[in-house]
Amino acid sequence: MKLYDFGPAANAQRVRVYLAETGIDVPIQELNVREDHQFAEPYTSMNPFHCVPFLELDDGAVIAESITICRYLDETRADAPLFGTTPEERAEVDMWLRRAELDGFIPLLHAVRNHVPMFAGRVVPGTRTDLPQLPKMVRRGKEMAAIFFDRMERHMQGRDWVALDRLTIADISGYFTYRMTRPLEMDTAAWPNIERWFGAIAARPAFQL
Ligand SMILES: N[C@@H](CCC(=O)N[C@@H](CS)C(=O)NCC(=O)O)C(=O)O
Repeated sequence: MKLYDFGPAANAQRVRVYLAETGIDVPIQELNVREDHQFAEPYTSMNPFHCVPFLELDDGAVIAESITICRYLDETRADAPLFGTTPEERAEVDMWLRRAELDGFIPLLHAVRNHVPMFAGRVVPGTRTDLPQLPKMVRRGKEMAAIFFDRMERHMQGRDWVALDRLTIADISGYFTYRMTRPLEMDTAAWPNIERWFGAIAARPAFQL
């Protein structure tokens, strides 16, 4: 088994944090996606979506998508699963995971890709394109994520964790979602409960990347 990733890439970091929190050890090979290594063979065939991270199994099968990789490792290797242990726990964790991903991460991902100069010419992950960066996508992404954070703020009142009573994959996804408020210079004054939770998560050893 080998994980292909790139240290500075947020989606790669999500898996690295998962590995650190669970203590699962997987050999890692870095691909520099800023130098387009993902478009060269054999990597372009291994993951035709041209993104990291992706996990190569011993039989040659390839699993891409950061959360899918974490879920696979959780089901096959984790002593203390981060996706929940009972059907009810897994449902609660998955509910918050999907909310964080769909209502927060995706809108902010597109805001970042359309805002940060480094992503000019690469507004869609895993592509090189002449699609221009659109300021309207930045504004709308921030507006959509703010609606999610308003809802999450109420949920986090008196809570230390996004789901269950312990760290789960929902905290990892939530952390990387909320972290995008920083490069986008979003006003976070309305979200003190999220800020408290975010500070505590950021201080965990596994998150020192
Ligand atoms: N949905 C994918 C997204 C992966 C992704 O966007 N990876 C970025 C790094 S954070 C990448 O490899 N980008 C290469 C590129 O845009 O060319 C996942 O969760 O793994």
